[in-house]
Amino acid sequence: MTKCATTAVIGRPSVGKSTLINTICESKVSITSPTPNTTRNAIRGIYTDSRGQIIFTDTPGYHISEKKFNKHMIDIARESLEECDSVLYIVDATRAPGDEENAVSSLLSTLKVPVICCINKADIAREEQKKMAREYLERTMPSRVILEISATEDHGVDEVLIELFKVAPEGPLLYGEDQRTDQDLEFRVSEIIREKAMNSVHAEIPHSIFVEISDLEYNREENKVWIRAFITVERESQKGIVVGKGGANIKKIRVQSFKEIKRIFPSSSLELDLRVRVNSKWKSNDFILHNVFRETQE
Ligand SMILES: Nc1nc2c(ncn2[C@@H]2O[C@H](COP(=O)(O)OP(=O)(O)OP(=O)(O)O)[C@@H](O)[C@H]2O)c(=O)[nH]1
Ligand SMILES: [Mg+2]
Repeated sequence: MTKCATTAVIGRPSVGKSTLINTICESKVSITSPTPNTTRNAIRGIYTDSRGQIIFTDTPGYHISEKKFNKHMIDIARESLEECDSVLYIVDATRAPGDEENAVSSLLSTLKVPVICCINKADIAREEQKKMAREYLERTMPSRVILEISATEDHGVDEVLIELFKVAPEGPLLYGEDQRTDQDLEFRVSEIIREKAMNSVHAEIPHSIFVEISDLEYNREENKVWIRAFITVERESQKGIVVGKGGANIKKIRVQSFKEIKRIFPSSSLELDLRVRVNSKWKSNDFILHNVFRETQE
């Protein structure tokens, strides 16, 4: 009998949750960046082998904030815990635990489902940092499995899968063997563009970016894909930075996005029209929250 489990991946911002899911799924399922709070939605990554299937839910980094936008992200992380069979708790060995780590560990310590703790970034952490992270987890998550891993170097990742399959319930596969994610096409494309845009700017601008696909036409007969997307920022000055001198930055975003979107449509010709616009209220406007968080409007 095969096994099938859903696993919520939880941790502070930037600990490497999305990177780990991409490494496990051997595919870019969830975008990553050095900026905290990159992931904004519950994103599914699917891993299948002869043992069965693990369906990962990537979540927004768990942090403390009173802002409406951030609270939405925290809720998404919490909700993913409600129906999962197990939890992967990721900590970053290079950062000392503080109030935020305590908030995550106390949230997880009360769970009845198995929690597997991963000390990530073992490739760059010093020995004493790894020791501190282990002591912290032994204290706050007693009798839970603790592993040391590197999501970028693919170290210790097989052990993570071994532990997850150990505790996975028996059951039929929920997705096809080759399926890596359940995201729809428009969302995948918008996320690729958001990643390239976020990684092309600094300071607070990455948090001000929202990408919306206004048109996505797939003409199967002519084998053509035509996409128009808007990169929305909150201020006119940010627009100038995203566009760049003489359009240099937006050109870079377009080239990088094109390359990655092309992998979704390898045998089609692709046209990508990228525009930048300003909407100072996109984070507070309910309509846009509906779009960003893809929630059903009441
Ligand atoms: N050296 C090293 N860097 C890593 C490792 N895992 C992730 N990173 C880097 O850490 C940064 C954050 O990674 P993400 O995967 O986006 O982190 P996240 O936990 O999904 O972050 P949020 O979505 O913002 O909560 C990126 O720059 C990654 O390349 C690792 O094992 N080793
Ligand atoms: Mg992430």
